Amino acid sequence: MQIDQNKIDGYNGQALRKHERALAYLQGEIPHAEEVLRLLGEFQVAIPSWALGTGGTRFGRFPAGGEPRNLEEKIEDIGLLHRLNRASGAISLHIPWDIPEDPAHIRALAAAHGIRFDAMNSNTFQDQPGQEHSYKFGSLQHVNRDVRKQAIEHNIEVIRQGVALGSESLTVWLSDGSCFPGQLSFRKAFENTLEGLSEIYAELPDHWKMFVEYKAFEPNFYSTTVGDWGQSYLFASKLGKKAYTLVDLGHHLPNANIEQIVSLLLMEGKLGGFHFNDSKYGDDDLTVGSIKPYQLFLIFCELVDGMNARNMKHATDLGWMIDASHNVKDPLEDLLQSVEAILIAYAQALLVDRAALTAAQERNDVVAAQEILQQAYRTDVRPLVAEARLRAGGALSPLGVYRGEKVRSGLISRRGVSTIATGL
Ligand code: PSV
Ligand code: MN
Ligand code: MN
Repeated sequence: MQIDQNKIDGYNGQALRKHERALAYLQGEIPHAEEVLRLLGEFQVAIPSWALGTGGTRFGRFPAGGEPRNLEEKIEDIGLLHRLNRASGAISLHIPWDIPEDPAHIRALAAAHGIRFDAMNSNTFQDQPGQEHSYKFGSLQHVNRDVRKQAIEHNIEVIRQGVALGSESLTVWLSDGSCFPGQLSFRKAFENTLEGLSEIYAELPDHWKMFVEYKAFEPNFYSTTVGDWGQSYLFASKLGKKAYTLVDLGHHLPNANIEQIVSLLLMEGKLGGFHFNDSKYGDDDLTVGSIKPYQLFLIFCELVDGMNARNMKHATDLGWMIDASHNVKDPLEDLLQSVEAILIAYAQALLVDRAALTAAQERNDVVAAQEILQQAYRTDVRPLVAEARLRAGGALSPLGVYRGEKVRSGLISRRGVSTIATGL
């Protein structure tokens, strides 16, 4: 389903005067507004192919209807998002949930929608039909070399598929760990995992990166072999310069100071990728910015500061992805909200008066430092985000157009009510 540019322009026309008033006010207040607009316009966040269908829990799933039935339809859905917000120009695939049977065709289809292939994700946390060995007791950590070999070969196959699509990175998230004390040897699990990751690393093309994603718990509930940023950092350091840590916001123990983790990893040149979502309890996979927007802003403050310190390009030098999928919203509406929340936090972080903050820190003026951060956080930057989108040809209100055009009903009538997107 496509929404043509005239339609988007029509909606924009109706909202333009109000938007221009709000924008003019901000431009008067923010001397570097044009620079913020430029950076916002460059920023793209990848959409994971598994977020286009309604998520669920082990207790049930309540599909929205009209979900994409294959990879082509997933690309079409992301094309639609990108058309509306001009900030979702990348897709992240999960193998074998996605099966790019004809890579040239898939690549051309994505290019026609202005979409590139972000990190490839392997899957050694589920057993697939016909698979020889089970991952019940882990994959790369497994005590049996044959199981490890199967997991290594799968990852190498994912790299191969990624090369055919023009992707340049592999994300390895392992659910490996244990559910009970005594179940495994931490040391052997670490050594086996390192050996397996090294064999996969050896197959990476020169310009590729490997992201080692950590997660504190679930599906294992006693230990996880890549359980926190320290373990991921250790693996990434031992593997080499193409290996990086990937931070997923939902993968920490409660109250972890994620912004400090981000700062340290950036300082060491080992932050590679980012999965956005939000949570109140654990890996809830709720809409970005829906629960802890101030934390998201503080994380972006560290991202901006740390990336500037290393002369990194915000838009391209980290892998940005949304990793969320839940039970009760239209997934496309949720993704529009998530991208908006990311851009808002990014814009707010770009407003922080860095020189004043450093000066306040140097004289231990705690109150002034807090005021400087909150001055930026409490600025309503939505007109800046909307203006960046407008300049790129997108919609002032992506959600407004999506609803106005009754996109979900259109998708349901074309694809049916009871479609099931592949994925979890
Ligand atoms: C695991 O919880 C995770 O965040 C990893 O990124 C997976 O690849 C993704 O979710 C999908 O299960
Ligand atoms: Mn993730
Ligand atoms: Mn997760």
